Amino acid sequence: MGLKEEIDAIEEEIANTPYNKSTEAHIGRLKSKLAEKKEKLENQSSAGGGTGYSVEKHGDATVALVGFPSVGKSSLLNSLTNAESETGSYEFTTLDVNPGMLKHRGANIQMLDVPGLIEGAASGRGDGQQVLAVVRNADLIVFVLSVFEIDQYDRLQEELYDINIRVDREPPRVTVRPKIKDGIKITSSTEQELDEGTISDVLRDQGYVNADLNLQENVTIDRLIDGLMDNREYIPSITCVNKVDLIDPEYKETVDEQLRERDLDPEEVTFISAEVERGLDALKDRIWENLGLIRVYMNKPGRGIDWDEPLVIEQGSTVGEAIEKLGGEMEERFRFARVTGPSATHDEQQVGTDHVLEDEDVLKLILRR
Ligand SMILES: Nc1nc2c(ncn2[C@@H]2O[C@H](COP(=O)(O)OP(=O)(O)OP(=O)(O)O)[C@@H](O)[C@H]2O)c(=O)[nH]1
Ligand SMILES: [Mg+2]
Repeated sequence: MGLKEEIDAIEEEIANTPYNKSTEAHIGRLKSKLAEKKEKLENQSSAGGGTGYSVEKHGDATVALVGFPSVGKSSLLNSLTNAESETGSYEFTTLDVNPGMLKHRGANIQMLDVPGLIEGAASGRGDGQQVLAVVRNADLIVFVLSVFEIDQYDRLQEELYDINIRVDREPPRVTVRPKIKDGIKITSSTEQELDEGTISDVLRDQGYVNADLNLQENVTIDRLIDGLMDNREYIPSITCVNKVDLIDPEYKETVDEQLRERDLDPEEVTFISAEVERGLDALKDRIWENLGLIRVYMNKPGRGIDWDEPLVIEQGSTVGEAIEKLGGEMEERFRFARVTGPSATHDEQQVGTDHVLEDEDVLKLILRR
């Protein structure tokens, strides 16, 4: 039996085993065996060559457009950015990843037009897996749905899950520290629904013989395995519904209902038309908001405040981190900074490197000569 068949067999057994207290340990073992086999398969296919698709990261953040063929990803990329990605009324017009740069609120946001999701992409059929792999490097996923095919959302989620992308999830609060003796010790800050035997079995299956495991959340088997693996990516997402120019206003209620069935709040979904350029400003704003970035305007000696090209950094960044991003010999020469804006108690507040900046602060660095 090949690896692929073994995986299918385990998946089938999991699907056919009812989940309850008496089967929990068994399912735990199956799931960790599955994780192990999938990892092996993944290593095999990446070792097996193939060009893969890699897109160098540029700009302040990277956003991946993910959707089925013909939903309008390339059209959207073209209307949001300077890119000219080919569009077409047939499926799979785009076959490799096209990047474009979206300039919004002073930030340069790299947008990737990922080719239409191919049936079974994640299980390594065709090139889909390699194509989808570029999504792993994104800071935000934008799901693109056609207004008539909201149900595709489910498949998109599954395909990403299968290539170890966890959408809209925080990393599990699981830490494991291998030791040289004394077996497996489990500590937990919350009550666990899995029993210790199951947890230890999963750990042993993942190769831990002696280890301290600390759990800060009530884990499921899947979350526990995710927490033990370091090849999972946790990426936030937003969803947009394209081609709204094609529907009658009354149909919107049906679409909303289909979104709600998938736990998507219609208020948080952006309705757009890439073709007639509707809803694009709202989408840009949502992209910005969900990237968790802030703008810091630099007040440069002799040149005044640069309002056009802010320094774009992660929310929660300190003055020290801003200096790091600026690079140069600024770090050694730093004496103190003056901040005006939302994070300051008063204009030109004098602060050190620990000061946490906020969106639209103005920052002046006082350096040694
Ligand atoms: N009416 C309408 N048509 C659209 C809209 N967006 C895209 N289209 C059309 O839908 C077709 C597919 O658009 P593409 O942008 O090529 O779709 P894609 O998602 O990049 O498709 P693949 O590259 O095959 O994965 C084209 O004929 C577009 O003109 C829209 O908002 N409204
Ligand atoms: Mg395309």
